[in-house]
Amino acid sequence: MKFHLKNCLLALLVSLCSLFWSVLVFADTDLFMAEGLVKKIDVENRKITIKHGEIKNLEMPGMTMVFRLQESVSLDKLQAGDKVRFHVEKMQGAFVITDLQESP
Ligand SMILES: [Cu+2]
Repeated sequence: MKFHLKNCLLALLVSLCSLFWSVLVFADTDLFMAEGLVKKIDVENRKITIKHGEIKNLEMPGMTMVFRLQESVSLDKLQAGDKVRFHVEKMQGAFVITDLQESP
């Protein structure tokens, strides 16, 4: 009986943790979108050169630089000269674009 109670408490703790985690993830959906101008696209290596404005979530001022593109980000319709809005995350020392949309 004591063992059973321990398992119950553990299960409760796990559920509380996952609940807390999903709240955190949900809060994180309000992602900062940087503005930029596409300079160059390297489809083969999934890299893109963007002249970008301030990236607040990375505390980065405006500059021109190369980003990596996450698998989920499509390159199909993109071309140099396009204005874009995008979200960048720092992953394992690299700047990775996780979301990218053409600016209207
Ligand atoms: Cu930069």
